[in-house]
Amino acid sequence: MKEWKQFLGPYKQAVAELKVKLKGLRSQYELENVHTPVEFVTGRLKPLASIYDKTLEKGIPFEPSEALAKELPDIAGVRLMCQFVDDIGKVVQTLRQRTDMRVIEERDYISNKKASGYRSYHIIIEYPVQTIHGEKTILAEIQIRTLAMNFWASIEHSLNYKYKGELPDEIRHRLERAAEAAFRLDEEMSLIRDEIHDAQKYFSAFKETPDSDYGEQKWKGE
Ligand code: 0O2
Ligand code: 0O2
Repeated sequence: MKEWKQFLGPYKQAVAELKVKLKGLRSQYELENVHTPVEFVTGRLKPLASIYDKTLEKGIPFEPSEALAKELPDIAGVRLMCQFVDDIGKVVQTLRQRTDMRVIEERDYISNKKASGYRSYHIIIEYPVQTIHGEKTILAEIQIRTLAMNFWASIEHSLNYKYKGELPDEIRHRLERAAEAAFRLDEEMSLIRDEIHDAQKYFSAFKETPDSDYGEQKWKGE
């Protein structure tokens, strides 16, 4: 167990660092008062039970090793949620240009959705972590998706967990329809994105006015 803790240490650190750095993107856009392509950021260290399941699936030994780290590039995982599909491309472009990480693989499940209906953009990066024994470069996965894609994926993930991957036909069918609805929602939102941007700019400028009587108006239902 101590061996696993030591092995996972740099991955845990990478998740924490990447969350801070990627949340920083959002703050920088906000400071410049322009639309931020990053709505929110989450991250997790892959639980040991999930690592175990993946080793069984892949038929590799369940032991803390470089071979395992290579086979499981999502031990450190960070997720970036965007409002609009177009924002995803912007985020990917920004990540490709960063010098504190190196993008080594991209998987576009948006242009090529999975059979389940899953849509998301995945990036595998090499990320250097500073440890007391020197620098250690690890792999990490960044998933980038819209709020609608995220909503669908989290519901589908919980249902798959509940039914242990054997979804009843009716639920599978409903999930397919929900995936189509999420796709249409993204399309509709993209069509009115300029309107939404203007409204959001107006809203943040209004909130920041020190003598704004917004609170009062809100209570009066204006
Ligand atoms: P805030 O102020 O809530 O926005 P942490 O280590 O605290 O950063 P934690 O608790 O480990 O994060 O959880 P995780 O899963 O990494 O990230 C959760 C973050 O995602 C929280 O933000 C949630 O508010 C945010 N989040 C989750 N779902 C949504 C959502 O549907 N919409 C929005 N806008 N945010 C969501 P923070 O950073 O804790 O700060
Ligand atoms: P977690 O931590 O529960 O999210 P593999 O070769 O099998 O290791 P694969 O399928 O080649 O991995 O990699 P892929 O599909 O690029 O990325 C796997 C991750 O994408 C999954 O991680 C999920 O987070 C997400 N994902 C992929 N397909 C689906 C899907 O159909 N539904 C949902 N909800 N998520 C999906 P894990 O391993 O499930 O771990």
